[in-house]
Amino acid sequence: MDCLFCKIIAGEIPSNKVYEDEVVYAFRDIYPQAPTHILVVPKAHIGSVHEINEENADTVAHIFTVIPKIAKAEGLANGYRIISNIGKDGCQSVKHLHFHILGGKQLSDNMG
Ligand code: DGP
Repeated sequence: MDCLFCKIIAGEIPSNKVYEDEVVYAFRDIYPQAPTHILVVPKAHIGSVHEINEENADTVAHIFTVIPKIAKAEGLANGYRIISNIGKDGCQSVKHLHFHILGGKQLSDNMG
């Protein structure tokens, strides 16, 4: 499968790693949109939130235990935002499930 994030997880494309365990890989976004901009991805290929189901829900639940650990390690005590873009209307550019962690400044209240 020709997937950019699968290649990053496999180490075929370099990345700035923030966190890794058996299930999850997290790295800094190459085009940061906030002082802290991290992508948290499952190592198993899941296309997007739209492909979450009973079989892979444990992976997603694990991701959401890792996100606050990363946020705490990054010093995002004032808060942050989690975004997952889905499909064309959601402007998803990489078709591998990922959650953006954005923080380190007061974010816009415009989400649309
Ligand atoms: P999205 O638009 O939600 O699919 O987000 C994809 C993100 O991936 C986007 O913010 C830019 C980031 N990105 C794209 N290519 C690379 C890359 O080669 N390395 C890293 N670290 N991030 C990338």
